Amino acid sequence: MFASMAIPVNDPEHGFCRDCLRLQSGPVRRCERCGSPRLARHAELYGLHLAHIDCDAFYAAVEKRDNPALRDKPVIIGGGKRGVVSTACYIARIQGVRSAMPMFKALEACPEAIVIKPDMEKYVRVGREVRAMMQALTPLVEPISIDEAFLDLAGTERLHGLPPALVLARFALQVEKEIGITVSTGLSYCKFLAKVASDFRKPRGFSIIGEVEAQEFLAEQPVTLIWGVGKAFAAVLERDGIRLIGQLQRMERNELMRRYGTMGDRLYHLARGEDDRRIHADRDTKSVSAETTFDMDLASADDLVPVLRSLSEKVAARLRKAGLAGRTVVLKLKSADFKIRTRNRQLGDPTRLADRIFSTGLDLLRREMDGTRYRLLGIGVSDISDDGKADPPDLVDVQARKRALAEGAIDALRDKFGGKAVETGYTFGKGHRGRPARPDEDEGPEVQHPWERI
Ligand code: DCP
Ligand code: MG
Repeated sequence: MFASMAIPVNDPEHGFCRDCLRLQSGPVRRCERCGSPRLARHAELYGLHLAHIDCDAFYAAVEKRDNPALRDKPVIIGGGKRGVVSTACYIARIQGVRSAMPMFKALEACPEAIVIKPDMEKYVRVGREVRAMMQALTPLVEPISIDEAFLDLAGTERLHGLPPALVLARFALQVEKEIGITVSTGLSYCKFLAKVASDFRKPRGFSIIGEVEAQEFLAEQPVTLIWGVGKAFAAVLERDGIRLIGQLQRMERNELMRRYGTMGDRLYHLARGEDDRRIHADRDTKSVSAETTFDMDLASADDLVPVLRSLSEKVAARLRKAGLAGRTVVLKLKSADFKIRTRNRQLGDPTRLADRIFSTGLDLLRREMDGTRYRLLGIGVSDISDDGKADPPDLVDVQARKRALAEGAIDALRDKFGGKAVETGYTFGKGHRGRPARPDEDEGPEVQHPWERI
């Protein structure tokens, strides 16, 4: 139907209705057919093809879908072991509830909220359904987490008989109808701005950032909008008097690199809206890892080794849950001056045992304990496979099987009594300094994709 209509290219006078998808012929405020005010209109509307889609209040939306009585109520998903908010619906957010907030604080802000324990299995299932629908639009889908992905729709116009903008709007309606949750979409010419756009007007958002306006738009935004600039790095920039992206736009590349190393290079390009990262459609897990940022910089084995141990256990638990194993152990360190060191070692066969991950990581770590003060430590495995061939019975090390059984038993206890119920010799009583600075930081992405690894 749309293919047969002449779609005006790059004409800001034209747009379409996000509810009935009818093309609009002039600068109207409401749809000429259905009266909806949700119109998409932009000078580059039909020229952009890179999208980022993120489900709105994902866990909460799934719970509301499954229990309509919750629809108009403030809902918080969370509790459980860590006692923090996983997510909150937008009604609860109006009262100030946020992800990663301690539950008691969330309930102070919104005492009437209904708290629901997460049902991960269900969310993974729904996340997969949404992803399958994305993959019907283009093979170039790069999942970022359970509820979000990048899509490159370049060259799909013939297939769909529609330009990417309309395909995306139709997709959002389809998810609402078929899955019963809502999504927000960002459309741009690069990953960075597509992601920024999808976050811009949630929920049920549809935001567009074109090439012409990118620099001007970015100039007014805080540096924290740039991927990789978290609270800690923002504080470093603030100390240097830099708060807005516009200030970065006026700085020389060399100067930024001299000050901030490779991060300076990233700041230079992203501040200008330059991002040539492609979509990696490879859906396989690349690595499984865990990392933590310290309250204070640490240099000694006494401080670092227990953290390595507890992170190794976390990685092993994640591998076991996912039925995966990894053959290369990767150690990541970030020094006090924000330089990243990664070291890796390949094992003879894939592992999913905390012991093997830890001992290999420890070997790698020993070489890096040269007095350097570190602000971040991470450990993980790559070369992922399913765990069928992991940790074969070891004739030399007759303890290996016992250890595997013990780790399985520890998992079961932790699931039952919480993460701190079982502590090994290395981690016991050592949590005080290696504790993460923020409660949401010690989790790290369970499944890492290239976007998160750069
Ligand atoms: N999540 C979590 N803990 C966090 C952040 C998120 O458990 N600190 C979980 C719950 C979310 C899901 O991951 O529903 C997706 O994360 P998002 O950051 O996309 O958050 P939401 O989808 O909940 O909300 P938004 O509408 O802001 O995307
Ligand atoms: Mg989301």
